[in-house]
Amino acid sequence: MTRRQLLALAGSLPVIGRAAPVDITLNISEIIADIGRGHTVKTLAYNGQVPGPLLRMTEGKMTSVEVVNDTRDPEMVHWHGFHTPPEVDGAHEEGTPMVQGRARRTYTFTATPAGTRWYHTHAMAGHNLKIGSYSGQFGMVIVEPGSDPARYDIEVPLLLHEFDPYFAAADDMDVSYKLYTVNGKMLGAGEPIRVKSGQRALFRVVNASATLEHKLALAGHSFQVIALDGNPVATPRSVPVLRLAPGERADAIVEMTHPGVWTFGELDLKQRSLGAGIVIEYAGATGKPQWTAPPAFTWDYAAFGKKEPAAQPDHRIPLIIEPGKDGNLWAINGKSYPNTDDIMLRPGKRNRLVFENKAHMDHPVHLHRHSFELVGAPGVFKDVVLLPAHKTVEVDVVANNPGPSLFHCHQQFHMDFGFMALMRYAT
Ligand SMILES: [Cu+2]
Repeated sequence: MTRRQLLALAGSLPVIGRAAPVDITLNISEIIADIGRGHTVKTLAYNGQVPGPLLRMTEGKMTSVEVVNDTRDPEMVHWHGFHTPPEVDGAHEEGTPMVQGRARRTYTFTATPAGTRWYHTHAMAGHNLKIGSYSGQFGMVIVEPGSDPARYDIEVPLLLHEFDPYFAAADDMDVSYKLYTVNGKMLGAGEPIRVKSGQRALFRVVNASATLEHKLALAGHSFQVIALDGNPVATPRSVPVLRLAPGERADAIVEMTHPGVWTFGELDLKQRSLGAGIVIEYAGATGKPQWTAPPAFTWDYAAFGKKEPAAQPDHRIPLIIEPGKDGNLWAINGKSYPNTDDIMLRPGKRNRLVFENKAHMDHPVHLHRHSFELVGAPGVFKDVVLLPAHKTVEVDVVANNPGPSLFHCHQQFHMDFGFMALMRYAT
């Protein structure tokens, strides 16, 4: 029997009274990562590398991941974009047990849905910029569909992350970064992405930033966006720029029809000069990587939706986002976590969350264990959506995965200071 057959068999059997065989081991430890250009960073990481290993799972298959915590502090690995039970989702607030310091714990779950997912620590950081999503604890998971009609020649996983965070203002609220990376290296360091003329490349891009939104372009090329947050979009569309808030993903086909050496990177020159990019090199091409600014472009989720309006909801839940009181930065319906009211969903129904962002800044909000449909972009299913400042955004959640689910801003500093609530199913 091959390992694959063995895994398939294991996936079909209930696991009773003993641990499932481990498919993947993630080891959390502090490392010194060489991010290039003479810079090293001391950070927490998975398996001694940043990003953590690229994991591949098969849709519908039971998968066991053993997390070995070699640090002194409790940790938590969140399976972002998966529809898991709360006990293994990787959020302490939902009831997932922490992986205690110098201890290990196995997460066993059915890998679903297919698409570009990711995993990252769900530890709170507060004012400690060495832990939580400021650290190097992040990686991509590709959940392969049962049948994969691969309409691309190569796959290009790209994960954005910053290092050396610091408080830019005296009020200890505005986090900035000294070093920017793609796939753990500053622009120009590390190996380029090597492509051949005529290839169709599938770019899988994850914004693994703790706090920053990114706008990205590849000089001389455009992105045919086929999925957002790993879920196929109703209307694939070609765009010159990808905009990704923290936690968001985009899958885009890039036709490699413009030979040369190019920079894929942040539109912002300062961030690019601090490392926010990676070189794309065609076979046979030489010279310095070229950057040209893309045409002016406004990202709009609606471009990827269908024309028909979203279905009518069964139930509406208003959620007002505004600054908090008494030392809390943020509040949901007037209360800050842990005092926020539970968001009560009607089971089996289409629940419309109506976010009214009364704040002067954007918030990328994330819902665990569920995907939601954007009412303003029907046919676009996501798990993170950017709420623009002073705007109202509506999303529909079909309540089909019972148990507590965490809802929070994916901006680490906002999550840590009040912007979090539990969603539950009404009985
Ligand atoms: Cu926020």
